[in-house]
Amino acid sequence: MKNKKALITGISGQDGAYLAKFLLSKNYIVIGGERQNASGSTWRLKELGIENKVKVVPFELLEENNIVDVIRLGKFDEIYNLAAQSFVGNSYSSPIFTSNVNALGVTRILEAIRHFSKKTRFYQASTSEMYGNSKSNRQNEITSFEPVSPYAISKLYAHWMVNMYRDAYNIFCCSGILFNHESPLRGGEFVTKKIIRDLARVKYKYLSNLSLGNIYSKRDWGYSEDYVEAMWKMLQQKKARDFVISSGKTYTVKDFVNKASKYYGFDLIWEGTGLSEKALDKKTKKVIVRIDKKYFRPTEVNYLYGNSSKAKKNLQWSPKTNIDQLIKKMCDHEIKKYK
Ligand code: NAP
Ligand code: G4F
Repeated sequence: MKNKKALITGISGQDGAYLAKFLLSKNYIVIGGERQNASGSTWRLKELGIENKVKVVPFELLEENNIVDVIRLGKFDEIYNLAAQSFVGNSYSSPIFTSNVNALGVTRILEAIRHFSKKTRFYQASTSEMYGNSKSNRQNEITSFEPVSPYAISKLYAHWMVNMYRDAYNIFCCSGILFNHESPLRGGEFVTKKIIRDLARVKYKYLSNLSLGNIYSKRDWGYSEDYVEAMWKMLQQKKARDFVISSGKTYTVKDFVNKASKYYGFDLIWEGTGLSEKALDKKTKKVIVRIDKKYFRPTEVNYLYGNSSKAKKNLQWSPKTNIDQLIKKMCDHEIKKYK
């Protein structure tokens, strides 16, 4: 049988690297789209030992002609659009850029598929951030969206566009509504990686303490390598449908700090409230964690807690890695840098 050919946009990102590894294990020909001013290049592919197995092509979500050329000439069986301005925090200072990349960028891809590659199956990286401050106790595919950040609003635009192209043009396109997922390859701007990286710096005396913003928001954190398999499963179905992918557990940022601190050997005692709250190590009395108002957002998603029953039933997908195993993977990876 002929090998399938897939394009992964955002190949230099966390999920791009793990998805490439997964598709290669299924004998796909993997083409990675990378924007030309890419900062991170392909270090994640190198970490996974697959940099020579993926052909990287220029791919810029802002550039319509570039997208059309790649899709028209590529004749891909599947396209996974993982490229995005993905940091919620930055979307407040760059709302126009974020919308252009995350919202219009997806329309550019959908138009290229519609005109030049109608048989290509398309996966869009939607997000639990779209639920915003929905009142639901656990969010699933029928929970209403109440986005509160420019990032979430841009992603919701793309989400509805994918639905529209599916209905109007009979294109196989769907979205995975993925809850937060992390890994040793997570970008340092996201809170889990920041916590794991900075606590290691404190442990090895390169930093005096870790500074955070809102430690009371709750997130449903899973492991990226588990989640990319669900993306692939969505494109193997008979019918294109959207799925929620989550760990089914929710923890505060503070819980995550406590768990990671314990793994590194700190025994934290918390004291104070609001901006004066801090955590000290019981043995040394040294301040390990501080609160800094510069890390608070103008609006916040307070609570995310997903329900992936539909994925379990229809995709036979369940998460394999719990939060403690995830933290262990991330901390061990960080500690290696100091040994
Ligand atoms: P990530 O590590 O931030 O990767 C994003 C990728 O998009 C990077 O390769 C980045 O390139 C690329 N990119 C940014 N702007 C671009 C542009 N204008 N044109 C082309 N490429 C561009 O994100 P991730 O964690 O792997 O997430 C993958 C996708 O899933 C994103 O769409 C994200 O919004 C979504 N998502 C993530 C999560 C999560 O918890 N990780 C949850 C739900 C949804 P550079 O390396 O040059 O910056
Ligand atoms: O790690 P975060 O920046 O992730 P956030 O905002 O939940 O977004 C991530 O998950 C989404 C899925 O729900 C993705 F769509 C998105 O692309 C991204 O991958 O922040 C998590 C929480 C927030 O409540 C934030 O306010 O941590 C809080 N936080 C507290 N202190 C902090 C910090 N976040 C960051 N990044 N840095 C801090 O110092």
